[in-house]
Amino acid sequence: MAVGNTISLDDYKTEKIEPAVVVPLDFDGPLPQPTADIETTKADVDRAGYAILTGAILPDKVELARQVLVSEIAREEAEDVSRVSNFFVDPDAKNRRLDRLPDRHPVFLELLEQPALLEMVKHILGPTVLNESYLVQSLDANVTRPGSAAQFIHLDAARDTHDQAVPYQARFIWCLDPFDEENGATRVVPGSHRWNDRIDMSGATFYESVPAVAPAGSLIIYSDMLLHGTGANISTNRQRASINFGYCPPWCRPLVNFPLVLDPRTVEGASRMLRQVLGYSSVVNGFDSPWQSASEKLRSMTVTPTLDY
Ligand SMILES: O=C(O)CCC(=O)C(=O)O
Ligand SMILES: [Fe+2]
Repeated sequence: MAVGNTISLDDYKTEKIEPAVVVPLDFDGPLPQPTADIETTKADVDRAGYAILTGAILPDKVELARQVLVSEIAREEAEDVSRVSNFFVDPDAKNRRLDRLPDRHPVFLELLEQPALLEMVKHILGPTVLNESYLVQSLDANVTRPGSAAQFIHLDAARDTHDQAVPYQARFIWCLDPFDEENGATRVVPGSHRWNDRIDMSGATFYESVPAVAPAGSLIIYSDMLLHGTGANISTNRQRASINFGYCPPWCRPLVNFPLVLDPRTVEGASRMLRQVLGYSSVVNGFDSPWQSASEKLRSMTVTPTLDY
């Protein structure tokens, strides 16, 4: 393993465990349906752990974002297919993941500052100390293709405890194609956001789930407390593309260190709010620790962390 690298795909390969326990669906009440009403969305997230919000973000940019993925994935594949296929949950490497999205097209920066998203972030995560900005926790694309395997049912949590009382992440899946059971719609376990003390991600437990059937352009919204996973794509000729991202409180460590990953030119003209959520703050509220060793360019791009939105 090269110095500075994280754990490699090979390190991740684990023995396949046959699930010994099957947990059936256990949820009273109707499953959330696609809705354009943000109050229904909040209520669905609270009662079922997820919601499907339609028409709220960039309705005229769905096709554009989809096209960007097609061309950028093809470009990466031509250079080195492992850059987009190295996702350990799909043994045949059929599905595609794409990172560094803001460097590829400005639509992905625009996405991050959509007001409906931020309203949901505030609803799910609640206020922050001294009104400090939330942070983008991760941002990438997920494309299932015919034959893509199902991802294991999991939590998007960077923790291994059974006593988390509140969400540490507001998560979003922007559907760039219609999501249905055949093309690998995200599988969700309704109500599992309240199963904290019962969740076992060792592989020994199998969770029954339902597909989050969602129209193109909609947002699937959930938190790091909901069990979910990409469905298998059992279609013969249909792909299913999404942008997967999340926000966390300022005291959590995001999966991506954006100031070190993105090209500074991408963020140069971005709003203060965008720089805040991407972590371009060299100080936190109440404690100064300026980025002495960062380049002059990077330092000139930093902003104060007090929430601007
Ligand atoms: O795109 C999806 O269906 C879900 C992906 C997911 O849960 C993940 O990568 O953590
Ligand atoms: Fe996930």
